Amino acid sequence: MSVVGIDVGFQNCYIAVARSGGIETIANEYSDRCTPACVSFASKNRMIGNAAKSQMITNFKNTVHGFKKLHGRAFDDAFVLAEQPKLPYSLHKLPNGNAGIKVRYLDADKVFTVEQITGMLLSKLRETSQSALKKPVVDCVISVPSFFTDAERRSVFDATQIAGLNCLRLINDTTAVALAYGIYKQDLPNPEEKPRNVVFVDMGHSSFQVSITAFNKGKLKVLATAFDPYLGGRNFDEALVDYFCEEFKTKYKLNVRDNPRALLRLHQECEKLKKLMSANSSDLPLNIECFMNDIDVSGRMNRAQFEDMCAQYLMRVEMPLKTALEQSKLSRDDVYAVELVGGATRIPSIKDRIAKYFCKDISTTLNADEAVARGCALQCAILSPAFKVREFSITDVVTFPITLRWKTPTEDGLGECEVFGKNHSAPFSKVITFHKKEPFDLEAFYSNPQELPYPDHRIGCFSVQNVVPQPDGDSSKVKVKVRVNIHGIFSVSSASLIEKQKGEGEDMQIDSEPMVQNEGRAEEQVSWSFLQDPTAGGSKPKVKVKSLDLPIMSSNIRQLDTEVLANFVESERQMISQDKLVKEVNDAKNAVEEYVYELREKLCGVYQNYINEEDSNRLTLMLEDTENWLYEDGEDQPKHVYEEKLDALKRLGQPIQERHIEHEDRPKAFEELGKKL
Ligand code: ATP
Ligand code: K
Ligand code: MG
Repeated sequence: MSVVGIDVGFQNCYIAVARSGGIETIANEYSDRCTPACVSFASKNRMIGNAAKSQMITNFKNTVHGFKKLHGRAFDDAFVLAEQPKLPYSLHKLPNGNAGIKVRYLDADKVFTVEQITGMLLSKLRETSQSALKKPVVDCVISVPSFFTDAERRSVFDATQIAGLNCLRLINDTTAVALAYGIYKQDLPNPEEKPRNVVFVDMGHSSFQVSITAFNKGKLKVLATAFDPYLGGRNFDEALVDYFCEEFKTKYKLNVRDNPRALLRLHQECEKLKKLMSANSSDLPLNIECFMNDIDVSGRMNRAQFEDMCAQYLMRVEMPLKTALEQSKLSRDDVYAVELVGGATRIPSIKDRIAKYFCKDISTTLNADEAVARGCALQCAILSPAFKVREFSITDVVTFPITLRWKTPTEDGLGECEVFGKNHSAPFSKVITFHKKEPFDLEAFYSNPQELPYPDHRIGCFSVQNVVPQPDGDSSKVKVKVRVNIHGIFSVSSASLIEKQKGEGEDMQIDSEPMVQNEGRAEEQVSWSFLQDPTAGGSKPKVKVKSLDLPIMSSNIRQLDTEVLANFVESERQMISQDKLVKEVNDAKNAVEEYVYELREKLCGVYQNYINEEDSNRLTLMLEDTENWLYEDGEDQPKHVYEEKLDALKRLGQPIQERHIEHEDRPKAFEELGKKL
């Protein structure tokens, strides 16, 4: 079984795998450890990752990037509406109201869901890990931002399924980083000692996340998380783009914003400039040749100017740091180290602000680009039964408090209970006892809509079915299990009807039951009939009670229907084989081209003495014909045509090659013979 961790970034994806030597970040077919989160569509195939990124400007309408935060969002969501003008491709309202992505693919207009697009990206990452591991990859752990809500997590999870992956955990970015930090540390305090508290800060391309985590030997516990979901490296690129758009308007009378291609180029150049400024505080040039209307443009910028321009973003760095520290209830002195990851934390002013806030030098024990993926792979190794790793327990937090609401026969008609408070341990299961005579609905929602970086605070409705009164007409006791699972997804996972006991009165009661960690599915094994009766008082021995499992129907859950998902899985498979086919045809075509070049070169070189002039001229002409054919009629042919062409050429080339080899070998053979004699 494979052990794979994937950091799916807004801009950059990384893969780490477990091999006998330990955890390793792997490179793709371009020898690049970073695979761009980019999918490009063409008339015959798709390109994903590096190949797609190279299409970003030439085929901008059909090259999809910057889609990570469209997960689980409606087309008319305020965030999506604000993103839309920045995207070079178009969005389309799907029948279910979600934002779809419209592209031209296989010479037809096509709308894909964001789950499908991320599914494509994951398929590519899966393929990359398969070629590194040289075996099939199914099990994996994938990172998501800690602020992703239920809808976003479910949507990413659906994407993993489209890619044929078995996602053992959606892990929060900063928790993955914490694991990568802690698991190899030999000097962590013993369990009974004061923990070591470490602040992890991740600023990527699209967002800013902070977590404070307590470490003891063999375990980590997240104390608090905070974030600015809308602050990342791209804001700094945009500030530069704005600046140069204005400058080029006055200097060259160019309306860059009207030209998507030029705008994309400017974006790329501004990002490069931004990175240069991290290492260099002097004045730096920005030059783009043939930028628009055949005009070459140039400009200048330095770090001080840049920081001035980005003051509004730099100002926002402090708030999440403050929030996280407050929620952790620690003081600055309790913080052992501050670790930075994510590309945008390389901006000197951001680094300085973080160091200044915690009155501490920044430690850099982690690889800023790869730590998330490595943490994911470590979590996958821990969860995978096939792999032995050091015992390490991970306790994360519930990012947003969750409330349940139900109808009651009381005056106001509604019962309500916050089942998971802020920073409650996760994953976690709780048992709630209701007294009911008939089936009932539980509405789940995030308690504080105003703190949610998502427009809808509803999670879903869970209907507990088949509830009947007791034979004497009294209410039945119904035990409902609610949980935030290993992916950070909420559900009412099971319910059962318990035979009547004495001394009851309240409408509802909560009974906490921390889930056993690191055992993946251990939570499923909890047997209902043997749970301690919460109304009987904590100290009593376990009472065996009769119980009846009740079905639960969930509705309004933002998750793809089974049937739709199955279709997407199938269509992804078809697209993969289509891409494979196109690749094989291209490879066959390239092989012809390569042979033409090789043979031509050798005819004037090493083969010269092994062919008479007349034959050589005829063959050269033939090679020229083939080359022309490749650009004309042979541009677009089925695979077998190229293979036959190659065979025909080889039939002519091979005898020459054989004569050449024979001649080379003969003296050697004589030499050998001489030695023997
Ligand atoms: P997210 O975490 O938001 O999903 P991501 O994981 O794709 O995004 P990273 O790969 O961590 O993001 O970081 C990419 C960002 O870091 C880009 O904005 C990039 O320009 C920026 N970046 C990378 N190197 C530097 C540097 N030397 N100086 C400034 N910014 C940099
Ligand atoms: K990343
Ligand atoms: Mg990231």
